[in-house]
Amino acid sequence: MKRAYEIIGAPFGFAANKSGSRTAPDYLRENGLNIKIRQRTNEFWGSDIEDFGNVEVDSQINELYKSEKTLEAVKLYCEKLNDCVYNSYVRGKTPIIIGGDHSISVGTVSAASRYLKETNSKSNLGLIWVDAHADLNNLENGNIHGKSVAISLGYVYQDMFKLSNLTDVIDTKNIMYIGIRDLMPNEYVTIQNKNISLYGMDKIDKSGIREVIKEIVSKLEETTDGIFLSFDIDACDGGVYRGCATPEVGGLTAREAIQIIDYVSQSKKFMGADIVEYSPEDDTNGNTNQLVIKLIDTLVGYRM
Ligand code: Z70
Ligand code: MN
Ligand code: MN
Ligand code: MN
Repeated sequence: MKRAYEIIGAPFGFAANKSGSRTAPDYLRENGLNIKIRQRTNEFWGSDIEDFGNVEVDSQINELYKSEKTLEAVKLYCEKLNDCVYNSYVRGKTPIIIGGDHSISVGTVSAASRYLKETNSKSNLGLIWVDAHADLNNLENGNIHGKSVAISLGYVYQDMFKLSNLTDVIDTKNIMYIGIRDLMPNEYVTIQNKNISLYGMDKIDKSGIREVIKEIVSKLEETTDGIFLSFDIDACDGGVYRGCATPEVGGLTAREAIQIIDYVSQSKKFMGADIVEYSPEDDTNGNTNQLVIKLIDTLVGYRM
C-alpha cells in the first residue's frame, strides 16, 4: 500500500516533569531524520514523505504556561495540533507526529477520531498505546502527560476539554496497552473496572512480541475502523535508552519496538502514529536517538 507520510513536529514539553522533549522534532531533523534524502529515495521504497514542519508553541501558549495555567496551555496546544493532524487526513496523508511530551496525544488521538467520525458518520477508533505508563491518572494533581488517556476518555478535566471536542473520543474496549510496567493504584482500578486490554512485559516474555502484536492488530482490524499508534519512548528499556524523562529498566528491546511498529504500520487500517517523550538532552550516550530514527524508518516504510 503506497502511503503519503507527513512528518509533523509537536515541540510541546510543558506537561512533563522535565521539558527535554520540546527539542526532539528539530533535533531529529538535524540528527538522522534527513527527510530530503528520504524524499529522493521514496520512489524506490514505495512511499512518499513530506515534512510539514512544526505546530509551534505560540506566545499565547507560552504565556499560559508562565502564569501557571499549564492545563490551559495543554488544551490550546492540543486544539492547534488536532486541526493540523485532521487537515493532514483531509489531504490524504498518513501523519507521523513527533513529540513533545505525551500530553500531545490528546490532540493527535482526537484528530484521528474526528476524521473517522467525519468519514464514517461514527468514530470507532482503535488505539495502541505503547508505554511504560498507562497515562490514565484521573486525579486532578500530578503531571498532565500522565493523564492523556484519562483526558481522551473524559475521566479527568472533562469540562475543560469537552468544549473543544478533545475528550470522549475513544472507547475503553478499543484501547490496547503494550509494555506497561509502572501503574498508579487509581490507574489499576480503572483498568480492572473497565476491563481494558493490557499486554505487559510478562505477557511479552511469555508469548513473544510477534504473537502479542498479531493478536492486538487482528482484534482491532475486526472491531474498529482505524488504528492509531501512540508510542512513548519510555516503553523501551531505560537501562539502554536513557533519552527520556523517566527511563525505566526492563522495557522493550529495540527489536521488540521495531516489530510492533513494523506490524502495525502494515495494517490497512493504520491511520498514523505519534512518537513522544524523546529527550535529546537526557540522551547521554546517543542510543535513544538511533532508536527513534530506526522507529521512524520502520514507520515510513524503509525496511532493511
Ligand atoms: C505516573 C504519574 C508518567 C512519564 C507518564 C507517571 C507518569 N503515573 N511519567 N510518563 N514519563 O505521575 O502520573
Ligand atoms: Mn506516556
Ligand atoms: Mn511513559
Ligand atoms: Mn516510575
